[in-house]
Amino acid sequence: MSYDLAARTHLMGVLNVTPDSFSDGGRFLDPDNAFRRAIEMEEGGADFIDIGGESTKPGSAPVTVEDELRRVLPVIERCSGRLTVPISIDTTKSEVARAAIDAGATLINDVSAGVFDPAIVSLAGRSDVPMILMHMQGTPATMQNQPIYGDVTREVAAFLDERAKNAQGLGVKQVIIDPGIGFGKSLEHNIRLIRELHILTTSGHPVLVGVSRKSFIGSILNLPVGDRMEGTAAAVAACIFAGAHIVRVHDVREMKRVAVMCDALKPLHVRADLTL
Ligand code: HH2
Repeated sequence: MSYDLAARTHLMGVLNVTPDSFSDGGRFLDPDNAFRRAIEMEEGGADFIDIGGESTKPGSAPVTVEDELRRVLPVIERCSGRLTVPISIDTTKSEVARAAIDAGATLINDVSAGVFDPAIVSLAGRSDVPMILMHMQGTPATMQNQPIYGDVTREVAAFLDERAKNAQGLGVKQVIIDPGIGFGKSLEHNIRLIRELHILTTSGHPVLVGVSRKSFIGSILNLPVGDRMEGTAAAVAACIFAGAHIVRVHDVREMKRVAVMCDALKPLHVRADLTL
């Protein structure tokens, strides 16, 4: 299966069922609270709900398969059949992705692009589920130590191209690529990737970008994580004007308005350049 992402910018609402996520950790550990949040995001204009049970913030500790399943499955089970929008599973583990698909998820969001657990890619192919492949340098535990690139955008694009070809070879019909803002990148790397995002958006795959509340916004504005709404809005607008197809955000209602405005004002040459 494939999602039609061409006509307008799509929003992915973030739902972290974790104690330690950098901006919403601990808020949605109770499955009923998480379900209510999913409904709220759907009503606010989310096109996908991305459910994750493992924080990937810099320095975070890995979670076992059992713990991750204990967190996400009750939420997916509550959402499945009650949400009208697709459920995405944010995991790097094939066992978690398999159980999530059995429970109703229809999109896999893998921040390691199939590097941590290659079986997740063949699972996506066999299950006929689209996959988001994200670039990361290193692992969450170490990635911000000292990220190094020659030309960050070219290297990220080459990595994603190789991972996309691998996934297509394993039967994944729709591959969505993601530069992985904040994943093994300095402030300068993040800025370069957003300024040069057109290199990814004209590569033939739909592009998802996750800028929401991230630390590069905090660095530019000198503001804490709870005060990054306007910075997020500006970064979302920059990504949409560069041709992003999906933006992954916490503040769905607000960013939906930003996306609708940006879609209305998007230069025609950006529209024309997009190859999907
Ligand atoms: N960012 C985060 C998590 N998953 N997935 C994709 N495809 N792209 C991203 O940029 C991305 C992602 C980190 O944000 P968040 O989920 O809010 O935090 P945490 O990893 O601490 O749970």
